[in-house]
Amino acid sequence: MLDFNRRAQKMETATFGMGCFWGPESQFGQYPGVIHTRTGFAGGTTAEPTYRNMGDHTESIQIAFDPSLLSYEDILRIFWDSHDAVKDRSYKGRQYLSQLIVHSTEQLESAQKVKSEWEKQNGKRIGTEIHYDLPFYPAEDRHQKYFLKRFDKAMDTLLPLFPDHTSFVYSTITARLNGFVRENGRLSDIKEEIGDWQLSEEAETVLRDMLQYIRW
Ligand code: MHO
Repeated sequence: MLDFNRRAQKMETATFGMGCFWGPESQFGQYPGVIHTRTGFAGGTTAEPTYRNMGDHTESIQIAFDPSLLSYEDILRIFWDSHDAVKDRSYKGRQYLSQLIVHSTEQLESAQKVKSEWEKQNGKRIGTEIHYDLPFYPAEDRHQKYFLKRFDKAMDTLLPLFPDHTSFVYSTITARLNGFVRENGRLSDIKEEIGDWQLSEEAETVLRDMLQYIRW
């Protein structure tokens, strides 16, 4: 099968929660430095969380990104600018907490730096829970690329491009389109960006054709 993922110089992981995970998966899917996205649960202690049985976990997303295109610090600035991390978000248990899981001491240092810059600029204290390298449990299929899946006609065109659901979820093009359907990013920008993904000639042709004839 063809590989539709943007080729990355380096790959890094970022994991965070900021409310219902459908929205941030769509938002972060639009950025050119993001290689793929997925939704899941993190930050708790209960085993094998699911949507109906989340235990003490928080709805989260995990993204793979290329730090030479989008830095971790930029991701953190977007994260804190895009949700209310100041108010008490615990009224729904821990489901919608503001939470950041850092995966290295470098990420922890960046988090402390960007957090205090944001607090100084905005004159408010951030209440985000920051944890070191806790596991991330992917959510059920129906919660992956949730908004994109509302478009049946488009899905009829997209699904046959992938050998299985996992490759559908872990792809750059579905991350971007899941952004586009919520007005996070434009189709014309995706078409332009694809030239930089370093795909095989065949994969690039298939994607460009798909973007011509896909209907919403
Ligand atoms: N129950 C809300 C949010 C879902 S989100 C996956 C809704 O249906 O919109 O928590």
